[in-house]
Amino acid sequence: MVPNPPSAPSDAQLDQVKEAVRALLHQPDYDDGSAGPILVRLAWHSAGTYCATTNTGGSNGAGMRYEQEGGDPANAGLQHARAFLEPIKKRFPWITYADLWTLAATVAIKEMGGPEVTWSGGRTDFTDESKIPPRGRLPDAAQGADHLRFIFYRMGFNDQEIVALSGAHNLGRCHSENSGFEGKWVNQPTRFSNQYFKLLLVNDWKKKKLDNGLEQFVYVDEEVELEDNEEPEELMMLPTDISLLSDPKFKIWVERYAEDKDLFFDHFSRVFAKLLELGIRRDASGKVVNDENTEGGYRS
Ligand code: HIF
Repeated sequence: MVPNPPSAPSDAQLDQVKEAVRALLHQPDYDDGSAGPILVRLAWHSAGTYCATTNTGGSNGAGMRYEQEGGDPANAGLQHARAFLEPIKKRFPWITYADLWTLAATVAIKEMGGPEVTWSGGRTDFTDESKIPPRGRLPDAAQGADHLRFIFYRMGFNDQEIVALSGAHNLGRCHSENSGFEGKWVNQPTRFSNQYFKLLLVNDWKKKKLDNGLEQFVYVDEEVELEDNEEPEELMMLPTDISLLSDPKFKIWVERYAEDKDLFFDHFSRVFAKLLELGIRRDASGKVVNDENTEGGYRS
């Protein structure tokens, strides 16, 4: 236990941080003009190392500040997200990185038109690498449904939750320099919606082998309205995304979320909140309880 943990921030203090996150989202020179998608990916990768059986990994600790986790090829590109948030950490040093990274994703989702995701603070930052989980716990996009179940069941998610989470691929894009894959899933990758599910179902996705040997699925959306001289842009899906179509238990949820945006938003907000809480144990009042996986928490 940390001798003198900080006291919990007030709502007004948290509002200041949220406002600062909102103010940095607009990044005209970065990707599709928004830091939002990569902030969502940062929060997810910070939490997605969780293993329910051993109660290791999860959103506590902000282990990506260390080479062991930050230098994991699965986390390539996330240095940009951390750099976007660094000035906020400097301005509000009382917030931990682990809280800032998770909170920022909820602000980004909301600002991009998505649902409110419930967030609670109290995460602490590891002070050395000893509690960082082993590499290899994040999903491999070149695989299929069995792999998704292996990875997400380990965290404690079910089939419906896997599909609901997957809707986050409405946001952002793949970068060959990070993952080897290339392109965006939907036409408006900074707008949160259920378009990802609609496109999965209606488009005729064709396998495409990239120069680096990786295979992804592509489609050119001819319906999209183009400005003069604008070329239609190819959209993409990862093999893991396509596996949601070939697995009947996943596909049912793809269909429901494609049809019903409100249902998707409701389920997504719950499952993303659950994701951000992985590895965090709280008492009845919501205060973080220390165990071997957490180091501090707030003083009540
Ligand atoms: Fe992603 N994801 N993700 N992902 N992801 C990428 C990008 C984003 C998987 C692979 C990739 C989730 C699950 C999975 C976001 C959010 C979430 C990239 C591209 C890959 C390869 C990285 C790059 O090249 O820069 C796999 C295999 C997953 C298991 C299904 C989550 C549900 C969809 C949990 C989730 O929330 C976001 C946002 C991005 C876009 C990042 C960007 O820089 O634009």
